[in-house]
Amino acid sequence: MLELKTGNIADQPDCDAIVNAANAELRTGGGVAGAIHKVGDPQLTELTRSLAPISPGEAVITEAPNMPNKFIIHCLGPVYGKDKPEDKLLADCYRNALDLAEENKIESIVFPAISTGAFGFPKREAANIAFKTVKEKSSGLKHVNYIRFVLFDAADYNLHWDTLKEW
Ligand code: AR6
Repeated sequence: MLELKTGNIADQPDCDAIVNAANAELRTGGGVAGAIHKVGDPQLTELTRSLAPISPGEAVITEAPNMPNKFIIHCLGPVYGKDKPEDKLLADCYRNALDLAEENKIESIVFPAISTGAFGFPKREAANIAFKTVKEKSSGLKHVNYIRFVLFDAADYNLHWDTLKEW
């Protein structure tokens, strides 16, 4: 099942895993990373220390301190116009996150719109890549049976809904 919702990625108590739109150092930042680390720190930064730095497209997994979720999957999205090819690197984030979810027997996972904030990826293009990648992976998923996209506001929700309808 695929669901779209507006909301805060750090407040998704009903899902096994949340995905962080991380920075390479796996530290706190703005946007999604800021919201997640605000709840998870200082323990979260302690957990990520030995896993950093990561490269664009890469994903790593930690526990989710101070949160009702079991795991956080940290993905480094591409910086639009800098990390190339952007479309492949963004798809790698979703692919690698879902692979980690499967390895850890995660059933439900929540994604933010990776790279579409500070990293400047055009939102419609990013949404297309996200849905295309999830669709391609879906037939091979044995544990993950629920994928949610949490969008920050109504405009982002509508854009994603319009894009999803095309899939
Ligand atoms: N919940 C859900 N979505 C959010 C939230 C939230 N709490 N906050 C922002 N968004 P971004 P990126 C939306 O910038 O582009 C950080 O500083 C936001 O509107 O969080 O991958 C890190 O430290 C946008 O659509 O991630 C990195 O340095 C989307 O989530 C860098 O930004 C992603 O925005 C990562 O940039």
